[in-house]
Amino acid sequence: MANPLYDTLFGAHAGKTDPFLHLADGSELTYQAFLEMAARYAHTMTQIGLEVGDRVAAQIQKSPEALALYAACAQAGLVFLPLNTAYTVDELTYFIENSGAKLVVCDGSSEKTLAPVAKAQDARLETLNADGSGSLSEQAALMPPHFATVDRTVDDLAAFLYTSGTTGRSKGAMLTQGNLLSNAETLVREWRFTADDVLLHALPIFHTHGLFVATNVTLIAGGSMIFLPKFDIEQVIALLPRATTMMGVPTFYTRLLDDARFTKELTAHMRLFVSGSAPLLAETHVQFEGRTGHRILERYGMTETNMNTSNPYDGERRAGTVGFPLPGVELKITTPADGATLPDGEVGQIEVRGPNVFKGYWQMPEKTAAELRDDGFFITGDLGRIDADGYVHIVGRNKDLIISGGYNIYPKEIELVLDEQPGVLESAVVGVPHPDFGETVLGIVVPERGAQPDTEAMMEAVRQSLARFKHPRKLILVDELPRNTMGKVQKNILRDTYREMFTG
Ligand code: MCA
Ligand code: AMP
Repeated sequence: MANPLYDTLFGAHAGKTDPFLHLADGSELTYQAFLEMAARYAHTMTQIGLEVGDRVAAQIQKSPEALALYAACAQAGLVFLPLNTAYTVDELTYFIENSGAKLVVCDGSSEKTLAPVAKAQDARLETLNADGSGSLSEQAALMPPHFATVDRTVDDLAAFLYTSGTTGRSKGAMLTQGNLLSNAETLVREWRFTADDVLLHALPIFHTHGLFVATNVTLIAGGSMIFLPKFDIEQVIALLPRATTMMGVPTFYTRLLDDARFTKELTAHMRLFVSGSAPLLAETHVQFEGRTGHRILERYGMTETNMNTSNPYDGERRAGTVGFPLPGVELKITTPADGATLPDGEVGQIEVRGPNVFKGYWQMPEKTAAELRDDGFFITGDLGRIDADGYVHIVGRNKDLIISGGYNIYPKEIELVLDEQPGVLESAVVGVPHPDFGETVLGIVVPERGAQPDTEAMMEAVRQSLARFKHPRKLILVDELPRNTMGKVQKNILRDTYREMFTG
């Protein structure tokens, strides 16, 4: 019997004393030490009473221990549910309740606030701090360093990642072992990762990009990562000479380009720079090549699908495109009205099918049915076209979504909070260009007749319920919102009106 995800990513490295993680303080963690750490967490969770298939919700800082918790879940057959460290208690309450998590792991600083949330759900609460300390680690320290890996198949669930929706209600995307494994194996081949690679890892590990792309790819290749707590330009520039590859969101690359120390010499030894999670402006691609001689390899993915397309490693990496469908991934462009396939060159919605496509949304059959067709094609909500050479271009979104610094923000969530505030008749939240984050959040509010709502009080309400990265950078009061003849708010007009608010 076997556990495909654990065996391939982790078990394959048993006994290996090569470094897996190079940490910011100069220390290293070998594969063997990492696996032992994971085994101790697997024992701890089993001893707590968790059973195969139970969800483990974790809102913890990036650390080797946090990554070991992911490995431990795979080894013990538990479903890993990582959560953005920026989420508020309101947001976390929903995720914990909705997932039915049996164990909540949080930073010591959130223990008091989350205790009642966990209790209400009959879930166990344990702490794991950025330095690796905490109640979970205290118990783990007493456990043996080997754990009998639980049998699983590729169809079993490995992780839940929550993704917001246009209704404002987040959906738990159920990812199987096979989803994660097949995609990472493809990327290792496509991007030529080997055991010699050292990936500079400055992404968060609670989303697909940092966890399933960067980490899984490194693990399968048997390489190592310079594992930084966050994107800190000083650290990145200081440690780049030790890396061979880097993955990032476009903000990483624009920030590097803004720094005079980021030169051709600094990057001469690098093998590969990958970008994704948000559109990389063609001008950034061109500027990057001009500065360093490297062409950033842009790829396109989603929480529900992992990676769908990639520019080629060997062929032309074309600026402003996301390359070709990955081997095993089918991609078509269809009409939103009836799903009919459009010929190449025409713009329509992007649909994908393949072993990478998730199993559905947790306990939301109607939402799953609306986005995942019976024949296995997933409607991404992105608009695109395929050019004459087969490159996929993303030209827009058929969903009301803002991407700020690589984080997804669904306007509806913010509008729901603003609309509830005293004196507010209605609101519209749109994304407008931002020099650092690509896009940022702008709130446009219509007061009730004669009312003069307090924008500071509105912002306070937003702060209470939503993560910092979702907060509008500005609130604007207007008399009315532009509407079409059907009465629908014309967000495109608002976006145009305020498009230079942060760049002009
Ligand atoms: C931080 N802040 C943000 C963001 N990040 N606000 C808007 N958008 C953001 N992305 C807040 C901070 O809390 C802070 O608030 C203020 O903005 C300025 O923070 P700053 O120090 O400049 O930010 P930072 O800490 O340097 O973070 C920026 C970042 C980070 C490095 C771009 O957001 C990041 O690592 N992004 C990567 C996201 C990611 O991994 N996405 C992948 C999703 P205050 O005003 O209080 O100071 S997976 C995905 O999308 C799919 C599957 C895919 O294809 O990969
Ligand atoms: P998420 O919900 O976090 O998985 O974000 C997925 C969305 O990010 C996709 O549906 C796209 O809209 C966007 N995205 C990811 N990679 C790219 C890219 N390279 N170019 C443009 N948009 C992207």
